[in-house]
Amino acid sequence: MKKSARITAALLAACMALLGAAFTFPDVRPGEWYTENIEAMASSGLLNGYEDGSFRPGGTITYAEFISVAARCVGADAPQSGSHWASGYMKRAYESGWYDYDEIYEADFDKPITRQMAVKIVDLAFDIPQNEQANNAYYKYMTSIKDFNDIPGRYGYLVVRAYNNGILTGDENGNFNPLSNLTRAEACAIIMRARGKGAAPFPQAAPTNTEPPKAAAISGGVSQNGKLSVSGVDLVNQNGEPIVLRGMSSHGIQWYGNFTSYNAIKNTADFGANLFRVAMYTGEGGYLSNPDSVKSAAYAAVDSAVSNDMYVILDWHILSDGDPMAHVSEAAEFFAEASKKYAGVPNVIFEICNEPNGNISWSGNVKPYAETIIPIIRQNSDAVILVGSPTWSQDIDKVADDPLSFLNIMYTCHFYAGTHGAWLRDRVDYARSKGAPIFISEWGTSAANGSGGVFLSDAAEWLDFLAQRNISWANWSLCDKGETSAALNPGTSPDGAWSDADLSESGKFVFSRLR
Ligand code: DCB
Repeated sequence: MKKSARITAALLAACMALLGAAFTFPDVRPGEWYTENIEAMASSGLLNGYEDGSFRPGGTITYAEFISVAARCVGADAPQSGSHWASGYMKRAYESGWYDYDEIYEADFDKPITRQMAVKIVDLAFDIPQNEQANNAYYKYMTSIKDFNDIPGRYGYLVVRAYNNGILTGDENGNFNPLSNLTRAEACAIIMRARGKGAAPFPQAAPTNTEPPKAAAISGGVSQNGKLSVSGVDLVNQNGEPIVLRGMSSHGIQWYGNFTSYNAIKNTADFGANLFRVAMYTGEGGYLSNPDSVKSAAYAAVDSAVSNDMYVILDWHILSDGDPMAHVSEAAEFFAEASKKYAGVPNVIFEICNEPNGNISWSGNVKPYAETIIPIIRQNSDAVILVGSPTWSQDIDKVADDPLSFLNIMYTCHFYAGTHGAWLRDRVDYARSKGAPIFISEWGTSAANGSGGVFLSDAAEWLDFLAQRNISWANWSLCDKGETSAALNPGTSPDGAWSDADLSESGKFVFSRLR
């Protein structure tokens, strides 16, 4: 592209940036490493937010999105040339030699772009200099990039060029991760840097910059109660005194991750919660489909709860994948990592399988699963572990008849007030009478499908029953979905302070019972 055209494009972008100065998204908080870059990109119309007003900085970015942003940045005109919305930009990119015919097929346009491909695009689109210095740098990066051998030859020199020009650095382990995806926030940073405007540090510097604010101690929080353990059927604090945790569960973070922001969790604590549950779906487009992005969203949510002085449940939310054994190796890998990451962090509770269901049994499926996963967690951590049971975590009677033999574990019982009544409360008492500790890691004021009702008098009966027994609970769910179990009305901002008008019928009831 001609230099004059590039200058014009830059000027245009700068003017648009001025016009759209106050460009903010509820999920892009001021002061994050990515905030400046995202706002610059959005206000110049290069990469927009979603219809619901969010930006989703942690979401992935597709080939078509990334390449059309790069093309727009360099002022490429792109007449529509095919059925895909980005076909004009893609054709232009291909013709400019930004990618080869065998690298991106049309069927891939809407898939998340790989890091190796993103680097190639920015190097070529922005004409990053391949100077003498970069040639000398090759040897340096060949040895310093830990996974350099995983980078296919056609990208190696491009990665070196990008590193050498400060467009990116490796992850905290020194890896480039050629086949991993890019978050939208990272894409903004890389592109802004490549176009010579990015002032913010690259995402991998994030750990020092994203340290969430330390919140004041909360009532019933971790600074008061410290490390938890299980004594008899009771959950107890560091002094061996019974403690009750009450709070909210997120909805699926792959859908409603914006309600696990620092502010959303803080709002929940302000309403009196000392517990937050991070529901990391495995199926339904969750962890099993996008392990890297879903996992980092889950960790970010855990970290936000920790900095709000709350206890936090990291939930392997099986649901459509009813048999926990179906993905036991993925679970093993995940809990090995998570228990290491949070070893010694007293806030964190591991829930190893949300709701087993389908044609499975406690002794044949869930118990062997627990016997596989719990020892893996125990290599790093003696945190409290929650274990589900068949029939959406209602078969606690079967569990009590055939318990696990580990310390500091509790069994989950899930109820929905419109569906599950006295018979399930009887099971809770039966299980406890046999010595099985019970934790209600999920319950709703609705019927079992998350909607219907709300059934507030049934819910009140349940909460009174639990209060009499010091049983802890997390309510489903903290989100604004149009279903009765959601605590917030549709359209509620995750980050603003919630007024009464923002709370759904369920939310008003549940929040009033948190303290
Ligand atoms: C549980 C799940 C949870 C589910 C709620 C309400 O499922 F752990 O993921 O949440 O209870 O059903 C719902 C959301 C919906 C979403 C749907 C699918 O509220 O917005 O569309 O998940 O992801 C239960 C609990 C109990 C029973 C059945 C289910 N039961 N279930 O007793 O029959 O089928 O999901």
